Amino acid sequence: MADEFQSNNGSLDRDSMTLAQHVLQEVESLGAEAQDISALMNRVAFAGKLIARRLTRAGLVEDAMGFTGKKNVQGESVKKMDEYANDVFISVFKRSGLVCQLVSEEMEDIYHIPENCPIGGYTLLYDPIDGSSNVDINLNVGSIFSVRRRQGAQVDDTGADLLTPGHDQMAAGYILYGPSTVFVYSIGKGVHAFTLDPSLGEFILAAEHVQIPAHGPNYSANEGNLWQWDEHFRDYIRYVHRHEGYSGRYSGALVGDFHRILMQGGVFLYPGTQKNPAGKLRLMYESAPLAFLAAQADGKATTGDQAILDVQPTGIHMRSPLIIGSKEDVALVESFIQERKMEQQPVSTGLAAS
Ligand code: AHM
Ligand code: MG
Repeated sequence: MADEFQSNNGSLDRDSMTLAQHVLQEVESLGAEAQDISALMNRVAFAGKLIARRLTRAGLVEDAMGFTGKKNVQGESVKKMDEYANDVFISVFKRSGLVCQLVSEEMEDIYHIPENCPIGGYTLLYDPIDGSSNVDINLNVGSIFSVRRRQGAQVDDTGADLLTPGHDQMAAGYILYGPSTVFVYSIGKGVHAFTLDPSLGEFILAAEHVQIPAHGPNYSANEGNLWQWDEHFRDYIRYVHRHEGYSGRYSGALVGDFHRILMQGGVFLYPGTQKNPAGKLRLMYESAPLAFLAAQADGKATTGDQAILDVQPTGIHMRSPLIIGSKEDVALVESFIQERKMEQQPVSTGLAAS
């Protein structure tokens, strides 16, 4: 009986740790900013629940699958779920009083919410549906978000004040819509994962202080682009093909591929290609938020030349190459980059120029 009580008590304790409670515990204060962070995370989580609800019925409801017929700022065809999920974030944050500006993959310009500006000191940057080509085939997709503090009292309509390196993010995370819906976040105090319990409508703590293993078996890249990559990335792929212990895993949705690496270790890479030298992924609402999480989970993220979190953005929709994951696996990719760079350097004659 005592044992039964103990085990019930354990699972009840676990079920009682909701996302809202966890954020409050993390911020450890009742100050205004702490309450804002807590409210922000709850609003993002609510957006995730709305999107998850539609995704689970995508094959049954009107206007959930297929394309809208429009192109987004990146020139990519917009899917109906991209548009729906983008509108969900707008609607959820419109009446929040928290966020004065929204930046989304699906909107060319910054979306201003003037009524929130007197008190809303934050900007939310997001990719509403990442990997949206997976929607029509019922595979995993995600939403990625990044929170930045507004710089200065006045709102800069041009968005120039947002163009600072990823170190300036205050919080970041993602929602993974898979067999279950998972919410992963960090406010700079470790990375924590929650699973949506549909019967409660709550995200319940699943893993606290997640650490990326220093090395893992997974390598995740679109090898269809191999011929378009720089030689050093081909060197890396040849290496994993010729050594035991590696598994290729690529779902076409960054959130899912990153989540696997967060939990099991390995490396995700989307290098520049001949067609797109800066790669495909967007710095401010894809690469930088995931780099923030990787740094908090003892992992690493780089463009190949510099740490993702050090990159100075030149525009809100800027793209960057991304190599992210376990420290040792990212370092292995970097070692091939270094090797090729050394080969390309002119051989020194040993004579100093006078
Ligand atoms: P999206 O946000 O428009 O869906 O694009 C980003 C996605 C990532 O989730 C994924 O890693 C990558 O694009 C896949 O691209 P590709 O089809 O070139 O491999
Ligand atoms: Mg995306």
